[in-house]
Amino acid sequence: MADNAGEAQALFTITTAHLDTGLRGFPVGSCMTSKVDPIKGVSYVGYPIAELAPREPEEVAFLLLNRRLPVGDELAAFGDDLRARRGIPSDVLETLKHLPKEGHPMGWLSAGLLILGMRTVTHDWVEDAKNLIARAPELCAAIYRIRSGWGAPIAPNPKLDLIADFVHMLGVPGVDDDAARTRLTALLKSFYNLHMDHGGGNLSTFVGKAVASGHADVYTSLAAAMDGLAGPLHGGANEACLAQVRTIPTSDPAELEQWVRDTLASGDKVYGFGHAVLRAEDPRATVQYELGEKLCPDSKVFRTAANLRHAAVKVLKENPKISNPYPNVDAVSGSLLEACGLTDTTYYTVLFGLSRITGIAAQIVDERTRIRGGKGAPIYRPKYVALDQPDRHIED
Ligand code: NMX
Ligand code: MLT
Repeated sequence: MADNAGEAQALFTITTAHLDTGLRGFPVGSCMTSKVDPIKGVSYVGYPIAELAPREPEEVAFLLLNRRLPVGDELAAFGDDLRARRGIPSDVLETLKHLPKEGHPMGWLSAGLLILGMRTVTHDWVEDAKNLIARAPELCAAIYRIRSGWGAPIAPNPKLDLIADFVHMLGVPGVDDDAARTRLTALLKSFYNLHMDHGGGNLSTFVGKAVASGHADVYTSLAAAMDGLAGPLHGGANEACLAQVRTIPTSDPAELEQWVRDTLASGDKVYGFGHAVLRAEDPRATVQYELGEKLCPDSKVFRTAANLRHAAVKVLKENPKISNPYPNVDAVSGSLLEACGLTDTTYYTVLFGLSRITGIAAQIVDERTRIRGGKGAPIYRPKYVALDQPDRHIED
């Protein structure tokens, strides 16, 4: 579409068969940060995700915000800029202590974003986006520490990079020597890069942009986006997937096939498999399988997940209604997090959210300040076809 800006082009013919299909495939907007090819998977501003996975997270965040990689001292300057924006007011952290401990961490993240916004919003799209990207690690670390009873929140260390500082602020019990911290930091850097963005139409991003189209601020929009991410068919699949893998009593390939058949027959999902757009193994999963072979080749859950990579595909392929039988980004991420000391699955989607906040914030900035000559997209208002509602009148 960008090739012919301003010219109307027939991208899609809409028929009644398209109603109630979750907007699947409907072209509704443009996206400058990333593209999802059904076979090749996601690229950020043209760069394949596998090439970006090992880079510094600040470099990848800069790419999404500026639609080009940093040159010269731009990366250092961007890192310094984010560092200068860190710091959450202590009363925000204090308020978190009153949230119900039985609430899911994604509820805490959504509430935390709203509370942080109440205290720090500037109503400038770019400023709020950058402030939020810089402060989200402290918010997520505080959620972990307060909710799981690890202790008081740990203050940011201005000498550390974004993800090294996140690991410092997490203070994960048991991850207390330099080697363990370095391992966790390396994993979370890769995890952050892999999860940042996935095209314009994924549920959480779409919800975030929809809320922002009503001119709600970045924090409010991101809280709504995180509510969208929370469900087990979307970001919540990383929690559901490892929880499911842990219940599998075998890593034997033939027995795993039977387990997949039984799971489908019971009406349950095979979490970590399938996708609304992808039609091949997700390159983000490929990167993580390779990482796991280096990081934790002997871990029981990793071996089960690695064998499911083939066993599940074989069985899911037999079911013609399943459009994509291949592993997605959530297929193995939990096994790697567990191997590096983050064992509580209920927080895994917060880690997904921490990263996705960056991509969604970048897309909100684009949609609010760049498109339509800087005017921004109008308020979202798709059409729903009214069914079974003939004109009626109340009779006295
Ligand atoms: N396990 C069981 N059933 C599945 C699976 C799966 N992994 N994938 C698709 N199906 C079913 C799906 O529920 C649907 O059933 P029905 O017609 O009864 O509603 C049917 O197959 C056709 O669905 P698709 O067109 O293949 O997929 P759709 O685009 O509707 O949904 C997902 C995509 C990702 C929601 C779906 O594949 C799924 O539920 N996967 C498991 C959950 C998961 O791993 N989600 C993570 C996605 C990535 N992310 O992080 O957001
Ligand atoms: C993903 O990262 O795979 C998603 O956000 C789901 C999607 O693109 O629909």
